[in-house]
Amino acid sequence: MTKSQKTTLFISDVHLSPDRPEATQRFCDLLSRQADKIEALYLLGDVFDVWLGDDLSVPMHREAIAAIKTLADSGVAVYCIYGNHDFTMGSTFTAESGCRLLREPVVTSLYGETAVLLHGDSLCTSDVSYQRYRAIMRSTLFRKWAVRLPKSWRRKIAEQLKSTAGEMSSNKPLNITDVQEEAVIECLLEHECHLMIHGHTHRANRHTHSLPDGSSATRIVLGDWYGNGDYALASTKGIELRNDQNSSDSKPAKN
Ligand SMILES: [Mn+2]
Repeated sequence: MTKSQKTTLFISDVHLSPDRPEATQRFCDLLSRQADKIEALYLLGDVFDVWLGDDLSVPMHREAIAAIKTLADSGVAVYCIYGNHDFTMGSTFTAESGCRLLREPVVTSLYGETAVLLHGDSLCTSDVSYQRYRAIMRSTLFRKWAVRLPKSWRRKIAEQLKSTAGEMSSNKPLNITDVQEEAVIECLLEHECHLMIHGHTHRANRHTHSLPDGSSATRIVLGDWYGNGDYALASTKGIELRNDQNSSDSKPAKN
């Protein structure tokens, strides 16, 4: 396959962390394998398990960021949206990685089809306590305040958030932490799309939804990188969900 054949790569929920160097390695390997085949890469949130501000997290993720930059420098357009674990990336990150940060939902033309791209947590509308928490954490005011805190405070807060997020999702039934059909339909209608791509739930799948006008829409859910490295490739032929086999890493997944 050559670049002229046009393919776009989608990845989310890698949850890169210094604790899991094998995931970083698989992520870098995938980017280098795909480099001459893709024209664009979308990172749809939670690529990093925690982002403590550019001053702390850019050095922590130097290898992955360098791999993204190599891809960007080779002519691949690289876009990134925030997830619920990484939402304070700033200008140092964009300069070092060559990524363009986009605000979700991203509506874009994908090989003749209009697609809406998002992390996915905003669609989990049955999880009321999470949505309340999200509204505070994702506000511009909170993010500006958070990255100015002393480094030691930010490290402590991150540890706290990780355990709270784990407890919040592990104590809830699966249907509560999954996306809600009504929220999906509403988003598709609002953006006049028949294609949605998101991550967050770690439940890789392809879903079909019926819209009120009788047409149908496709929703692609990207998986995580705790087991295999899950990703999707879009081209004029459609969208294919794939995963990298041979993973030895099997930590329980938390969205
Ligand atoms: Mn998430």
